[in-house]
Amino acid sequence: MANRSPAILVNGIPMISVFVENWENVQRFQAREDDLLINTYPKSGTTWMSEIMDLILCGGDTEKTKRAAIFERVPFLEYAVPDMPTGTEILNGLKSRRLIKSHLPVQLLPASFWEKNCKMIYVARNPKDVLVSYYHFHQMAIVHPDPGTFEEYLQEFINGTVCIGSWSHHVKGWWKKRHQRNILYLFYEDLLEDPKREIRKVIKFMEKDLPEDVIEKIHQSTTFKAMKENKMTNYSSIPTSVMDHTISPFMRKGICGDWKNQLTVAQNELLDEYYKKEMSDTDLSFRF
Ligand code: PPS
Repeated sequence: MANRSPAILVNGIPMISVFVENWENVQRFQAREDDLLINTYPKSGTTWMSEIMDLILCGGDTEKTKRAAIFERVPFLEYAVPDMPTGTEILNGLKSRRLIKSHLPVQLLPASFWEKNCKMIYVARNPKDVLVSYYHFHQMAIVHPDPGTFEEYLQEFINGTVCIGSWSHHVKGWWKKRHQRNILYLFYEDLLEDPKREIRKVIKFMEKDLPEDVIEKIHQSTTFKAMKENKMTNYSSIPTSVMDHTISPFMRKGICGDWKNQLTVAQNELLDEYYKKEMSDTDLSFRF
């Protein structure tokens, strides 16, 4: 079913090869005014934010969010794997209000999202933890190209040739757009530091008003431990031909600073250099 073909360039951005088959439908996708988009560079807290937002829409009712797996409740726009419904097919059949997941860089987002002025939440995470998480994910999510050794993968990450392309272009592209558009820009590290503070920002952005006990419930239901144990959020129901959790679980560690356990001194220096160079033209900064 899924295979490990090399990424294919779409407008200069490397994409998972099987996803490219459905690219025309992605470009032509019709967003609706009340759609809520969750966009991230991969491994930056998409699933976490998706669960928080669905819980907000459900008023904190965890029975309602158990209706389906997270990838069915918050379909992945550009997802297209043989023998499974595509992201666009699922989304077209979904009633409003839809939550939509995407990893597309800002310049590749289908035009209808801008035309309809949809609300969008962007979550960014520091590149060292993203790199480590993405490497483990490439190993277990078999639709990705073979990541090779960690050293090889690190070079590809720095070169911006991994799927979805350059981390820095992605985070900076969305950062630039955030003032012109309906975008709430958040950080994974802030979510870890003070989840309730960040959940409140999301509630406000979604123009909802929820009492403290509901906010507390949303927080408790979206801790790493709770989401790792929850079959509807831990991706355990996805076919093993797509994700093999015996290689590495989807809910892996959920911390800031795991890069310290993975990077050699030399690799860390390379990433410091990369970060310094790539971030020299922006006021956007990250915590490690
Ligand atoms: S994906 O495949 O791009 O949609 O992955 P994404 O959901 O963006 O990122 C997966 C990483 O987020 C961690 N995660 C969490 N951390 C803290 N708290 C909660 N609730 C949570 N849920 C998911 C997950 O463990 C992945 O990070 P790593 O570093 O690999 O553990």
